[in-house]
Amino acid sequence: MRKAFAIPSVAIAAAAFPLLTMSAASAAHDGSYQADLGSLNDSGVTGTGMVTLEGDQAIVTVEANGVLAGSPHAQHFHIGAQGVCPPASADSDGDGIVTTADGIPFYGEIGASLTTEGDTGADSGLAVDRFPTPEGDSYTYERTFSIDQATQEAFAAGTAVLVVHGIDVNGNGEYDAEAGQSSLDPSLPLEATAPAACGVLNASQMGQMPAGGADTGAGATSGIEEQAAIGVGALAAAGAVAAGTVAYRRRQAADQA
Ligand SMILES: [Cu+2]
Repeated sequence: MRKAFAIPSVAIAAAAFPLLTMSAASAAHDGSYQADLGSLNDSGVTGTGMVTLEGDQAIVTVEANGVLAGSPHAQHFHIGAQGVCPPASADSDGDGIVTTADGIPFYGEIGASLTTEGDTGADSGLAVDRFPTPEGDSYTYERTFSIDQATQEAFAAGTAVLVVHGIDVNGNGEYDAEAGQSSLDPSLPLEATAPAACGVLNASQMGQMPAGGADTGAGATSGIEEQAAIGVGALAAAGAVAAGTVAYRRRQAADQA
């Protein structure tokens, strides 16, 4: 018998706050996460990543714009490091390119591979025949798959990072070895595996934030997931988000006046 149904006060709480109680009763990592993809290596690639976690299931959407057409773009959840995107100074050999290996101290190793079919583990990290290969310069990727415990925990800790790979340094429209070999697999050109875009997957409260609020809101929301799990402070947090929205609207109104 499950304790939750034996205690009347919990049942009352469940009726009053069904969403909070659900998140407390199921995996503590459940929730929605969002990444704003910023360009690395002057790739011009931007986009967004949306991930909803339900237990070990990750419902994933990636939108990438400005990618090299006709070439596969490896994409991963990287985990277990600082949970940040590498700065240009991460370039270890001074060739002007931040390779995937250069980025690992910042965004970590591969926790999951966002393949189009089959395995989604770290072992599929370079499965170039199973990654999005857009005809044009953008793609939308949607897939639901299970992720391991370490990756779930990285989401909760705010250290999961979405990385899209594949750049065209010399602008010839394809991956070639002019810029060197991959730091991960010498049989692949560096261009195929170097990161093109990167974004930290932050917990997103209520699914979305007001436009322009990503910079100020990301830090404030990163701890909300834990607060919701213990049920205390979640209402205060929701109030803070609402207050922020009001303040934002006031600023907008002031700008227009
Ligand atoms: Cu990666």
